Amino acid sequence: MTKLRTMFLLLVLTALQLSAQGDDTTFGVFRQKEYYFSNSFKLNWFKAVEYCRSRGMFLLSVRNAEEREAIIEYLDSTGYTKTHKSLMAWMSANDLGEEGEFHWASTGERVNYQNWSETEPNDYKIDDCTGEDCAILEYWSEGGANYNYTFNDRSCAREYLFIFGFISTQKDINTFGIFREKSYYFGNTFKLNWFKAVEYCRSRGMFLVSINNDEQLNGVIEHIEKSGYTKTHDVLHMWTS
Ligand SMILES: [Ca+2]
Ligand SMILES: [Ca+2]
Repeated sequence: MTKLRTMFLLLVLTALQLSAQGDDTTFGVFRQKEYYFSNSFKLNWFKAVEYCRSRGMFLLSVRNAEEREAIIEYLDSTGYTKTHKSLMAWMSANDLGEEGEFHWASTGERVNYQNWSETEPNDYKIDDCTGEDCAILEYWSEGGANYNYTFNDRSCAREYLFIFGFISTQKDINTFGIFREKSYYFGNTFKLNWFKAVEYCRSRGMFLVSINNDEQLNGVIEHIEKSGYTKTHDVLHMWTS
């Protein structure tokens, strides 16, 4: 059996804040946070992530009581909860990288805010193979303290509404190189599964690399060759976004 060396590259965020245009989403700014709400269409968690990223945004993170208050204010302002008895919407929280270890995919931070609905997260198994690894924000007008803008893990493949917005945090790490006007970091000494690699990058304000054309590919190749990795290793496998 071939030994695979699974490595990954990191790519720094370059200015790509695209504006959402022509979409059926509502939008508002609350407590200096911008929110968008897909109040008329549903996607599975992965497609919701792609939808947000293609607009330079991220799925919702609710990291503390203040952020919970802000999202409640926003949702009230949309009028959605006046005309609907319940709300279920994807957030960025998931335990795809390691069962039971929930992280906000948008920031890479661990989910420390204890705002789960009663008995959640329960990783409920619909069949023997898959549990629940992605989290929604849920509200039900008859639920009392439970279902009161609290969290629940659900199957990532199910389709829900979703809430998203911009993030403006950027942290520094040490070793990197700039090639063709992009900054790259290379995790050349340790390996992670894809979901954990995403968390690692996001926790540093960065992203897994995207390679959309020859120019970007050559930039990545230059960076890897400069690191000396390919001089001492015959094979390289690394994650992209
Ligand atoms: Ca789970
Ligand atoms: Ca659940």
